[in-house]
Amino acid sequence: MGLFNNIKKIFSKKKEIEEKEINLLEKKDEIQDEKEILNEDQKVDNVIKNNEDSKQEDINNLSNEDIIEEKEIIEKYDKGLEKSRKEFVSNLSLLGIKYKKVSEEYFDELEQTLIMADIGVNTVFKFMDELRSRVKKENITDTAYLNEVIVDELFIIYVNGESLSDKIAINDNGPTVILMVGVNGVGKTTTIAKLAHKYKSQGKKVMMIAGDTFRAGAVEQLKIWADRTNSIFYGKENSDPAGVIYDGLEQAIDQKADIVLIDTAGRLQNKVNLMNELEKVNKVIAKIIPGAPHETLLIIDASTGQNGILQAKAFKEITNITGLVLTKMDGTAKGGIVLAIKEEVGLPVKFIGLGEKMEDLEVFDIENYIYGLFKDLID
Ligand SMILES: Nc1nc2c(ncn2[C@@H]2O[C@H](COP(=O)(O)OP(=O)(O)OP(=O)(O)O)[C@@H](O)[C@H]2O)c(=O)[nH]1
Ligand SMILES: [Mg+2]
Repeated sequence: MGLFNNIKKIFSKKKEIEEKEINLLEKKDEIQDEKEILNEDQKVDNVIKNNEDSKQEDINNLSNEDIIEEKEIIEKYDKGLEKSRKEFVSNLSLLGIKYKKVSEEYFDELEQTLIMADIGVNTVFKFMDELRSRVKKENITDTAYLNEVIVDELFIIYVNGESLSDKIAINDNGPTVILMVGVNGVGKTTTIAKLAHKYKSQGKKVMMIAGDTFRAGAVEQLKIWADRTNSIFYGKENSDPAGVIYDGLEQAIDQKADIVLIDTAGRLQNKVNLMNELEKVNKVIAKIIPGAPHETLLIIDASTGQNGILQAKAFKEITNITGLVLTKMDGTAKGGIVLAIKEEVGLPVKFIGLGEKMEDLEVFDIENYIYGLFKDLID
């Protein structure tokens, strides 16, 4: 039955992690309560001491950092996908109430719901074909049963076909150069700040280069983020971006930066201009650091839906995009765009932005995504 069992496994694994953490916290509270009661009785000092030692050991064993970290990530996905989940799950539930039995009308409305969730028309058509044939083959008549099959089929869309790497290509022989591109206001600069924060917390030396030299305030905006994240900064207003990037990269080598994040302007709407500009920038980068940029990340605002898909297609034609960052997932109910991008553009989503703060960026993980989107739908 497709990947049905995989879905079940993912959901039970995630639930287990959530429950483990709750147990951990409850146990800690219990221990704290016990300690407080014991503390009141001065005569049992020794008992307290022994008890504390053994309880501390308990806590140490329980404080499994991995569980807590995984839990935190699941929570971020949860929160960031809340809008999409609410809309999608409530629409599907309403559909289930309206139609108890599978019918043509049910399929039509389901198709509409999926398109509204920005899964992408072609992706939805393909999905509907699969779903219809599965319904027939497995003789499904109850819509209540279909929810799990729907999630299963959506998961298949993402994981099927070529597997796209979501890893960042790290350069072992010098700075890893990450070039950020994308149209106006999608979140390029903010994503640089978030990536800087992420790499800094891994102990890496991070540098930012302000390749957006035209928009008033763009250089200053990046500088503020560099200060906040304690990153090295290079930028010069009103200069040629390629020139700034050239000088910046020389400094990155001098200062032995591990990660170099390059901001670019999003205002070049003209395709030919943009292509020429990026070509020039790429040449300069490769001249200073052969093999660079190691990643060219296209930033897409998830709330722009199909427009975002068009941007991805256009950028893919003019430069070598190695991955996508989908920002503002927290502000949209159209989280289905992840599936459409995979299916219609064939580029891997490497990170997702789940809020405005520098902590609000997560490595994209399809399991956390599917769980965040559908957890209210499946027991
Ligand atoms: N809610 C939310 N807001 C975000 C996210 N990422 C970016 N933003 C907001 O989007 C707005 C634009 O972000 P910028 O980083 O300045 O976008 P940009 O692509 O650099 O814009 P230009 O330099 O003008 O092309 C800011 O207000 C950010 O706080 C996100 O993941 N969630
Ligand atoms: Mg910017």
